Amino acid sequence: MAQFKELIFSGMQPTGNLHLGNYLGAMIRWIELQKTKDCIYCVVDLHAITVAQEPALLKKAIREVTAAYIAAGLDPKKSIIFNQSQVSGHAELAWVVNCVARLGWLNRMTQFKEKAGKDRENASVGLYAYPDLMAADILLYRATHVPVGEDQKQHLELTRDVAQKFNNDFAASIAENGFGDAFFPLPEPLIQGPATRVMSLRDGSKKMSKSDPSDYSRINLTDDADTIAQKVRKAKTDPEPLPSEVEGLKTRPEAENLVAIYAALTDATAENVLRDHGGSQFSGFKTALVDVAVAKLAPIADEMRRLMADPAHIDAVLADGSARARVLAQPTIDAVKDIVGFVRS
Ligand code: AQP
Repeated sequence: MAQFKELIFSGMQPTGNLHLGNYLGAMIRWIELQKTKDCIYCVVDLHAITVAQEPALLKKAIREVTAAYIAAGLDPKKSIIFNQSQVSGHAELAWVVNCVARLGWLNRMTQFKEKAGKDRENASVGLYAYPDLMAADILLYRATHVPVGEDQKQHLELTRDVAQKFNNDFAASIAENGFGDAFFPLPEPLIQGPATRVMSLRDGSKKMSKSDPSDYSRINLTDDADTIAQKVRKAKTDPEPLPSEVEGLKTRPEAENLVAIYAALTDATAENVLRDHGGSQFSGFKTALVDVAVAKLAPIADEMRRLMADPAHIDAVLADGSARARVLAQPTIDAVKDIVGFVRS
């Protein structure tokens, strides 16, 4: 099997404020990986328009997500930070992926079912084909590792299926064009840490999400200390004190969620957290949780506000990142055209 250079790729949608789920599920890992690996972090604006967006708000959200990346600790000099629409290879490769992926594969995608809901006939074609665009995002850079939250596992499996099928379908042409026995790597999901699926603060059975109508369901990265405190205090819990063993969280989704959040914010495990807080009432545990959440998140919110006051700087970061991403994307697009059999002029 061909050898591929290790490369990290991931992205977030500018569909509103980033929240604690995005931060703990993915971004914390991105920051860690950046220390030792080559990383590309994208603001996936093409994905955002799979549901209706107000143009002026979309522009603001793209800059805000970029500001969040930088404020949380991503370094635009080291990692490539850019917005997807500025590198045309994403849309170009997505078309080829559309022609490789099978309808049956997309029909199994649970995120589409959840997002389209009962009004499936009225959902955009883009929302349905979203996983193909995501596969193209990753394969465009022939990325080998993709740090994401648990909810993206199925889309990553589809990406691997697309890569495998492309490698098989075009095996002869891949070899003829000098790429050996495989053109695309099969990218590996990196779903790691104590909070790979952060749940809503109002309902422990629902994922924390930007699109939840209740702002009390999530902690936004832009929330100030008072708002964080209010949201944590109002978070749904049950009447029992915290258990001393992880086993005791099994049937208590809200308690399990708050313990996982605490663990992720303090770089600990749920076992450690329960060793310190087992037997506590929620009132006391929530006070401790507010302290760690504010200590971690308030500086990010402050830095985001500072960065958002200078949109020209954010645009310059995106322009620089887009130029660097284009340089990496173009050889893949050229090679895919050769492999598929297009005449390049
Ligand atoms: N609740 C979560 N827990 C852990 N990880 C999460 N992620 C999202 N929500 C959670 C991870 O964050 C990354 C970026 O996600 P996204 O912005 O592309 O979109 P999403 O997964 O659809 O996030 P939302 O908040 O639910 O957005 P809306 O409401 O617009 O659909 C991904 O790595 C994701 O796993």
